[in-house]
Amino acid sequence: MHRREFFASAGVGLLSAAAPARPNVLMIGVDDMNDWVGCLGGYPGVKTPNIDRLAARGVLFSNAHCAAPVCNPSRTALFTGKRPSSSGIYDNEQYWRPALPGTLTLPEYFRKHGYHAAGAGKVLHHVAGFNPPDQWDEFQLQVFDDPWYRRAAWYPWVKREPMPAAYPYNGIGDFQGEFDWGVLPKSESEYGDMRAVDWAGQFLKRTHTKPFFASVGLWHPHIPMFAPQEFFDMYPKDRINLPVTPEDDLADVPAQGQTFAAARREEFDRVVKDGKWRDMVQAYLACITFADRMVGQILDFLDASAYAKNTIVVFWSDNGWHLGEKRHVHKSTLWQRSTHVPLIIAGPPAKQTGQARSQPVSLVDLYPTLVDLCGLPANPANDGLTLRPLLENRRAPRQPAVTTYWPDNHSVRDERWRYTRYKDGGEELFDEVSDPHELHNLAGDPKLAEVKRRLARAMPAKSVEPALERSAYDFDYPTYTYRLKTAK
Ligand SMILES: [Ca+2]
Repeated sequence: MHRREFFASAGVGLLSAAAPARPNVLMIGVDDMNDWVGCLGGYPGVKTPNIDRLAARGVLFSNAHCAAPVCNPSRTALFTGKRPSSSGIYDNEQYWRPALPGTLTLPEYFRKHGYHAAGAGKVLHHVAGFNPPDQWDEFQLQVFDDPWYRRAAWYPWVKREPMPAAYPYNGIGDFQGEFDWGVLPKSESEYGDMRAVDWAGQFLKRTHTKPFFASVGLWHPHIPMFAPQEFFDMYPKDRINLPVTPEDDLADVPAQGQTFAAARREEFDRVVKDGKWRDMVQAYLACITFADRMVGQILDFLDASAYAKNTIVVFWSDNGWHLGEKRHVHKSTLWQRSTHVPLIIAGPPAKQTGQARSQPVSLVDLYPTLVDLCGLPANPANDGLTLRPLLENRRAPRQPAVTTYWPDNHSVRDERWRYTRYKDGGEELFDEVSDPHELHNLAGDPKLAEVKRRLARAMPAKSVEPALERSAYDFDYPTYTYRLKTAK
């Protein structure tokens, strides 16, 4: 009867009585937001009132992990329903479209089944070649806050602007590119992500004759961490808590883990040397709260719309972010800081709302979940499992969640443990209950061999070869076609 109410209140209206309206989907994605979110408790004092109110009216998955700990493979897994180990999309340099012919992404699958698919901002990876327009009925591309950095080959839709005299805003002079933070000389409404928020407002005001699958992607809190002054003022520097980073933090990490942690180490070392660590943490917090405000504006648009009662809302981040843990800034590691992400589902199917689920889940589960919740036929190509049992019953059992970074490096989470095995055989085992900062690698403890064996069973048996990198192709943006360079 819950269901009947839900269909009766559907906002799409005027459809024949014989064909009940399917629910709409509104996905709100953020970029590089780790668990420093109020309802996840990762940073006491962080201000995320809007994400928290969504968690209160929906289901928070408090033990959710990305399929891969960096933008393109994480988003590709979410939108294709395929893990990196079966798609071959392991990192940011691999175009998914030519590697996965015939694969239907979420918007394509929903369109095939009668939905209107629409989106704005950073949804799939943001570089040209990663977000084919033929997936969508309509799409508004990302608007960047640093157009001076967005070179034409990667961002052909961006109008170039000269480098501002104040660049870099963080005062670290010799790093060029995205690794920057600060307050831009413009108002809140002029920030690039606000164009995606505006888009959501306009979209939700329209009368839709079909159910919709809409995906809004916010860039924040991804670098460059730019936000209005108001958000920096919320986190006075003298009250910033730096992450837990013992001197010997990397001593018990196997070689491959050390290699992952060493990527872009020079940026962390420079931040520390220049006395900017607190500034960087402040900027990240400011950008989280700015993102939260934009999430709140989108939720307000939904609540004021005809679709308020018949729309499934999904809030997710594609991966986490280190702020010095394991002497690393960025992501691309297999620790909690990179893999643990916010995930909330709210709307008609959620029961026992306001109660978090602590079972491990993966972003690769979203595709089969949304297909299930909207009553579409299951897509047999999906690797993940629907979250419906957990949405309906907070005690439903669940398999461990796996995060993969490059072939044969897998990290498995259950409710207590993280077990990682790298391709060179190096292992880590952390007790997340007694050691939430993952400081004590217990993999060598013979008493825990059975824990490792059990979690290893969740690892993919095989990792397919990595797909070709984009340097292998000539990509033509106007026709959105890829030609292998070997064709010469
Ligand atoms: Ca990301």
